[in-house]
Amino acid sequence: MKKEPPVPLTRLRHPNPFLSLLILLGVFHNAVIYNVYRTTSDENQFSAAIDLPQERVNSSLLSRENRSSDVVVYLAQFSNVHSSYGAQSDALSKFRKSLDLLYANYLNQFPSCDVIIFYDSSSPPDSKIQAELSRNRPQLKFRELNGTWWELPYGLDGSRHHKWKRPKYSIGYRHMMRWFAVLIWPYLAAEGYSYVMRMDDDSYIHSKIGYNLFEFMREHNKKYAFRQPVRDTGVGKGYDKVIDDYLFEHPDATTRDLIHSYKNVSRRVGFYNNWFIANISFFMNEPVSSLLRAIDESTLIYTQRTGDLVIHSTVVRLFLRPDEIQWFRDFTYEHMTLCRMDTCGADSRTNFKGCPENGGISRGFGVYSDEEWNAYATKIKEQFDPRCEVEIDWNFIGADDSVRDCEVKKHPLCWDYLKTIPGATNGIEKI
Ligand SMILES: Nc1nc2c(ncn2[C@@H]2O[C@H](COP(=O)(O)OP(=O)(O)O)[C@@H](O)[C@H]2O)c(=O)[nH]1
Ligand SMILES: [Mg+2]
Repeated sequence: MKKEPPVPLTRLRHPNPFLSLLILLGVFHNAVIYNVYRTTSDENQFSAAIDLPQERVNSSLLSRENRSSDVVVYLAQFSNVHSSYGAQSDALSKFRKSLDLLYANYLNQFPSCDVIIFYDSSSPPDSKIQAELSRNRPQLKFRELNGTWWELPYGLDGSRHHKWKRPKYSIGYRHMMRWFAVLIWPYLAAEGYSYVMRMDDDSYIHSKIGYNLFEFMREHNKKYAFRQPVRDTGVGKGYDKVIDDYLFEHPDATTRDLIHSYKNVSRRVGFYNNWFIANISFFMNEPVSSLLRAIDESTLIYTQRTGDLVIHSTVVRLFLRPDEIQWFRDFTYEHMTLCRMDTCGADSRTNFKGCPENGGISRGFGVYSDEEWNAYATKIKEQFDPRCEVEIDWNFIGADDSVRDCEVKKHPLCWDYLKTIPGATNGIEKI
């Protein structure tokens, strides 16, 4: 495939009239374009350059009627070595399965959105793989992330990676977190998209979705949707201070109720964002954009491994009322990370190589009778070593982790917040 080099920042410092027009149209369309800031050794000031993706320049906002305003994105690795977890003999088959299920259970019925598969230059898909995955999928495109979208910001020194918190997580993994937390919004806004759905190569939609999710979001004025809740305590040292300082300096950024809910109903509750749908302009506009900038400038994403999960959860909880959020529970969804080491977690008898380490499969409400669910979940359980701790609950099968705590056990630290979100009960869940 033809490689698409990024537009160099230097060119943007002397923009040509065509680019200026595109930027102006973008500003008009999105109200505020979130700038990708970049420090250089000779500049104390942040430059307000926007590093536009090449295709944006080649295509044109003027032909918007031919393009969807919605997009499904993957960030994938086409290599049998995961950048953080090591050897994975099944990388492509995992990804194939995820795409096949996405098309079979959703996109074949609702094809009116684009699908972009992002990758980085260390593990690109060759043309054979691209051709195979794109067969009969006209809306699917591949895109390399490079330049501003995939590099260490703010003068961070990659050779100090071993000193950063949880060094097992590679620099690529940290770029991935920054991409989903901070950079994806200006990139997709510049492309003219309004809603984005994320899928990971280990995200599986296991049952049919009978309506257009993007239309649902629009019609119900939803800004963010998730499928599985979670409690993530690994926010990193200094994260709470960044948030509290921001709230102190921006006293009008949000309501007292939302601050109270965030600070007093457990800050750690949030969204397992390997699947989400988001309204891009919510993330592009104030107050979200300036909080994202503060988080980005703190460099905690790199030095403390502050995850995109935590960052999404914070901004959504702080700046959206519960009625602007949706908890989709009507399709069966899997995101399960398996233990890849000799032992994982506290109990080596029940958690070793191949056992579920975190996440699991959430039952789609209305998809099965209890008997059908039990039969389905039992089949899943039988795929694991019988010694693995894989409990079957009425709405979940998977690891004994905080997704289970929130979905099944309804731990008050989760549920006091989650029960306020539309979709939480759906007429089936018993509060
Ligand atoms: N291109 C690229 N993708 C990555 C990298 N690290 C993770 N990803 C992708 O980002 C997504 C989330 O990563 P994953 O390892 O599943 O995260 P986890 O489940 O939260 O631990 C997956 O689709 C990965 O393939 C990387 O270094 N490069
Ligand atoms: Mg994953």
